[in-house]
Formats: sequence, C-alpha cells, structure tokens
Amino acid sequence: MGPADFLTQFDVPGAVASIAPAAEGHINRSWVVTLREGAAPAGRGRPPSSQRFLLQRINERVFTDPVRVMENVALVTQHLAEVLYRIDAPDAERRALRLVPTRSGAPYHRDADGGVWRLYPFIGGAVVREHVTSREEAREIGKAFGTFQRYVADYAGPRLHETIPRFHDTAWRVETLERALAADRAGRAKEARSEIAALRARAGLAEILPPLLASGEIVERIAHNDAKSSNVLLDERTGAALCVVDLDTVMPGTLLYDFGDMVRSATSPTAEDERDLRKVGAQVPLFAGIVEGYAAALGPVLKAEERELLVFAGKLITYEQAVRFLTDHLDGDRYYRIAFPGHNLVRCRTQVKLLESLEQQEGALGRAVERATRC
Ligand code: GN1
Ligand code: MG
Repeated sequence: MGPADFLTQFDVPGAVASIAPAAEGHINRSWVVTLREGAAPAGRGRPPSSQRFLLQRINERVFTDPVRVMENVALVTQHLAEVLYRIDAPDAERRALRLVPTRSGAPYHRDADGGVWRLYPFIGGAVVREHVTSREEAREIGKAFGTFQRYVADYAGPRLHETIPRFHDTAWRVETLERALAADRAGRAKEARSEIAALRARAGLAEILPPLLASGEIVERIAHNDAKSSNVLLDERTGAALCVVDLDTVMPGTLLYDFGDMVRSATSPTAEDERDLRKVGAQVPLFAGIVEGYAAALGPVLKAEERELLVFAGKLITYEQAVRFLTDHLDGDRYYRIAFPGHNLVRCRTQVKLLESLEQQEGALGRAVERATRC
C-alpha cells in the first residue's frame, strides 16, 4: 500500500491528482497531495489551498506512542481553532494547523501495521526559512512562536502527554552522550575529540533549569519544543508570520525551550549543517529581532523570571542540540535522517561554534532583551 491508499481513509472530496514526497524535517515522512475534483481552471496557476493537503506518517521509532502524539495535536489544534474563532482572526485557516478527520470522525488513521497517519489542509501561499538573514525575518519568527505561546497560555483542558519523556532533560542527554562515547559503536569518537571536550567543559549548563522548574519559579507551560525557524510559515508575499507547524513535540515544558530553539536556529544566518564554520555565529541584530517579535506577541504572558533566562535558554538549547547530534553520530546515525556520511558531526560542529559565539556576546544579547522588554 502506498501513501495514496491511506488518503482514502480521510474525509476529503475527490480523487488524487498527484502525490509527491515533501522534503520536511529529519523525522516523519510527508507527502503533498493534490486532489483532482474542482481543480483550478487551466492556466490559473496552482490549485486553491483547499485542494492540497499534507499527508504524514508518524515515525514510531522516535514517537513510540504515536496515538498520544495525536491526542496532544488534536487538543492543541482544537484549542487554537477556538482562540482564532473567539478573536475573529482574519485569514484564520492560515493561522493554525487543522486536522482533517477520517471518514469515521477520528483525528488520525491507524493502519493494519499500527502506523499512524494524519492529514492537514495544505497552507498555501507560504514559505519557510531554513535560516534567517534579516532582523525583520527574525522578528516574524519570534512573533510566530510568541503568538503560539500566547494562544496556548489559556488552555484549560487535560494536561498534555509527555510523548517523549526527558525530551529536554539536558543532563540525561549528556549522560546518553557519555554512554555513546563509552560504547563508540561506530568507531567515530577519535574524529570528534575537540567537540567532545567542548561539550564536556560545558556540562554545568544542564544543572541550572531543573531546580527552577521543580520549585515552580519557572512555570510549566505548553511548549512547542521544536521551535526552529523552519517550523514557521511566512506569507510568501508579505513575509509576515502566519503560524507555527510541526506540533509533534507539543507537550508540557517551558517557553525557554522554545525561545532557546529560536536562538539556535535563527541567530546565525547559516543552515544547521553549514560546513564553513567561519560563516557560523550569532548576530546580535537577528537575536534582537527574535526577542522583539516574541516579547511583543507575548505581552504580559512573559514573566520576569523567564525574561531573565532568555539568553541562557539560547545557550542551553544550542548546547543540548550539539550533544544530541554528536550522540547520534557516535551511535551510527540511528535517529536523525542524514544526507551524507558525517552529517551529524557537521551539524554538531555548527552548534558548538554557535554556542561559543553566543557566550562571547552575552552582554550584547542581554542588552537586546532589556531593550525589547522595557515597559
Ligand atoms: C528534529 O522534526 P524535526 O526534523 O523538525 C528533532 C528536534 C531537533 C531538530 C533539529 C522529535 O526536528 O528535537 O531540534 O530535529 N525532533 C525530534 O533540527 O527529535
Ligand atoms: Mg519536529
């Protein structure tokens, strides 16, 4: 059975005109589906967005309980739809992901092998940025995740599942790296000596947040948990933020995880796997753009205790991601999809370089937070 066969499980009108793999993320498999019925008249360019869908199969090696992932996604998308309806948002169908139900009304389809499939209407007229090059773009990324956080802040439903336990437990990530290093199953530790040393020297970063979360000083919130720039849709005409996508890791956390991921993915004007490390480094105007957009969208939802840790969050998540990429490299690339041998080591190196650059510019980054959050 191919992906087109699973599409028939969902409540969509018309037959499939085309189905093409979508180049999305390191984890799930995705296809863009175009339906035949009611297609735009010839010569009118691409069909309207209601004719296109994004079909996805959840990766069960990463998400061992895909049903709980879908329960979280269903609760959050429902909440977002309610908020957008309440505030009478213009262009609402492009402001949040919406699940297309199956013919029996379920939010996902489970196939005979246990695979979990879901369908979203394709949000048309949108672009994503793998990396960000201007303060304005950075501001829109910040605005998208800030708006998401403001919308979910008044969610009052059941607590979301922790679909990947210890996802942002940095100390556990470091322990996992140490185990991978000790096993060295792919014989690669020798080529990563300087990265290993750099990460070991910074293991103390992992100790800061857990006690603050345990005491409640940093509040638990719904977090997106994969808040990278490429998970934001921007209007292709105006460049304005539309919405955030990839809700698989939406679960309890702190907004610091999301802010940190924005810093990790949008303060260096380079791709996550840039090989020329001379180009990699945090640019203060890009950081300023992120924090401006984020703080403006969040308003009073952002607490002083959180604001104080925004710069730290950028370092923490960049560090954690370096640890995760290196672990996977040492493990023989079993988690992240790679495009060439050594891809995860290349990714780790960009994170380490970015981390060093964040450390060197901490003062300027802190001043950017001050300016953006001054009342
Ligand atoms: C993965 O799904 P995708 O490719 O956007 C990963 C994130 C990492 C990111 C690094 C479930 O995200 O945690 O930050 O790669 N997702 C999962 O680019 O592990
Ligand atoms: Mg993801």
